[in-house]
Amino acid sequence: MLRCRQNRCAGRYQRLKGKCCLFPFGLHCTGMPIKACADKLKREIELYGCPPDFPDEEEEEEETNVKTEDTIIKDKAKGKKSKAAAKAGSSKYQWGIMKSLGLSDEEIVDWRRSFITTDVNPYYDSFVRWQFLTLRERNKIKFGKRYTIYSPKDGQPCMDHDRQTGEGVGPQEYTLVKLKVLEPYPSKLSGLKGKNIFLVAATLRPETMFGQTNCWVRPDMKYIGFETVNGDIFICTQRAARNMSYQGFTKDNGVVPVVKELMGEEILGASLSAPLTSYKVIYVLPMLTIKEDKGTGVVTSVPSDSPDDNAALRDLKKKQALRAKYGIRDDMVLPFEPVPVIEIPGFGNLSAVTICDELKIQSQNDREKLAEAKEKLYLKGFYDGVMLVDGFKGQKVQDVKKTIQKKMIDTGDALIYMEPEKEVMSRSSDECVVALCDQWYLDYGEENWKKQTSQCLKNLETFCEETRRNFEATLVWLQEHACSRTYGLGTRLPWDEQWLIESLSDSTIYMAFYTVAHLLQGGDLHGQAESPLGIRPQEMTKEVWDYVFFKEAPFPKTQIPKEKLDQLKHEFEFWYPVDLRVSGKDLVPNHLTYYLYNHVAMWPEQR
Ligand code: A2H
Repeated sequence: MLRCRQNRCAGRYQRLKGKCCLFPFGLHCTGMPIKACADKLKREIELYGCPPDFPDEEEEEEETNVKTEDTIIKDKAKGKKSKAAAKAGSSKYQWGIMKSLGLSDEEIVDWRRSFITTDVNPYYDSFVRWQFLTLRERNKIKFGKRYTIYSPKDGQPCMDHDRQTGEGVGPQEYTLVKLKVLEPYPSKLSGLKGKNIFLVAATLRPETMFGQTNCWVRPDMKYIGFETVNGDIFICTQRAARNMSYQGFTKDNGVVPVVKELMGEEILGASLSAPLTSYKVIYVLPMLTIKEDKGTGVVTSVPSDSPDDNAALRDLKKKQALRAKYGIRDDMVLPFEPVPVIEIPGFGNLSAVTICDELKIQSQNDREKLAEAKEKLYLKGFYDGVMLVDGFKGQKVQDVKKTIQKKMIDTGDALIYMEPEKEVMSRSSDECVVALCDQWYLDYGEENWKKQTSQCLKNLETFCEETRRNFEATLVWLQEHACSRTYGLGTRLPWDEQWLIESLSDSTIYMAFYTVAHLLQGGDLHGQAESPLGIRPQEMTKEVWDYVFFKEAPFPKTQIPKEKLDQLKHEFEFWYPVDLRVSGKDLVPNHLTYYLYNHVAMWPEQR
């Protein structure tokens, strides 16, 4: 609302100053929300029948062209197009709500240019197809397997706009360290004799694995054993296994072949062999603070560098009763001392031990102090920590982290595991996973494109420093963005029509469409009215759009008279580039940054 008001005021103000000011208004209907809502209604009507105040079949025949909510629902109920819903809903939205915002008066908004996205409006549809063909030609779009936040229920990636919660949440990478269970197996696992069984621990610190002294599980938490693609058994939480099953860990994508269900306490005391550590055998011990919704629920313990691990190991060492409670023998705990792995200036070579002493941390339940300890160590360890172990002596932590991860992966002792950084719920109420998916993606991480966009940002008036910093931060982390979907509403990818273009990707340069829309679609939101220039949507080929939007493009092979295309070209050149863009700050890290990237790609000379 604020955006509309700000735009409106800015528009009026600039006009008072005698400027030409174009303030168009369009409706973005791409993606899942409308389709998901329509499908839900359809399911409900199938289940419960048509509510009494809905028009029945016969009445509906007469009403199909009346754009009321009732007719929409009827359309949906019959499994017709949810596009009809988009159409009718959007008209109501435009003329109802917009009026109350003070936008209805003709002089401020040029309603002739209003359009609705998706193939409901064939002119806009062809515009987006042109944009994507051009981006592909310019090598901005690639294809491949990529880690993406994914909704198993929807069967496709779940991006910001498709989420109920978890906006801005991306995949978090962990190193999955394989801790081999040694024979004889604990009785709970005895049925799996002859199979290789691994407890799989998710860690952010592969470089510390030289100092593992034990492995933690939570006694009262549920774990499963499942069969991996090569026949090995992995033990972790069901939630983590679900993620793994979408990342190529299991034979069939998305299917977790569970071979065992167990409680953490049932594997306490099991003996393990762990990579890199100097201890030949380590044991599974109880940690009570393990979270269910993070990692695999299995944590490998490095008390030299992790305050949590150090506090929990101390608890077990100090309290004989605690060991007794969980049936842990003294020899599984007492001989294991923290091993120096990293020297951190100011904290010595056992930084976690030092900080636990300094802060007088009493136990693993001292949550606040442990959080403080982690904060103090974390960045300092990463930037100033120096390795002490053979093979990496004297090297900085930040330089060896990846090398050590790769070394373990190459020897088969570790894998990459991804999960959403925080919980993500799709609009269809599904908990999302990270999946390795075949997809078309916009390569926003590509160095050159990023550099050009950063340069463009320098020339941009952001009005406050916070916004600029927000853009700059986004440009640092932004990588690929999956732009293809299988479910929802949208324009089809021109060269691979099984895919739909998702909503954050078909809304980056639509301002250019506004400059010519009124001449193409004749004031009809859906592009169905007679075109003022007599141009049909199918005549808007790639070469025609090129001519309209690109100064240097040659006149295309077309039936459209030159003066008409020149009129479009002139409109575009008169209005572009955009002078004011008002939007929400939550859109800086996605939509607005993509807006910059796409403008840079399409009109590099206007940077
Ligand atoms: B770290 P983040 Cl040396 N519950 O690995 C509690 N903690 C968990 C967990 C769970 N379900 N899953 C993983 N973790 C731990 C090594 C390490 C770790 C060192 C130093 C710090 C450190 C050895 N333990 O983590 O919330 C794992 O322990 C400091 C936070 O995703 C994993 O890395 O950032 C880390 O927490 C992941 O936590």
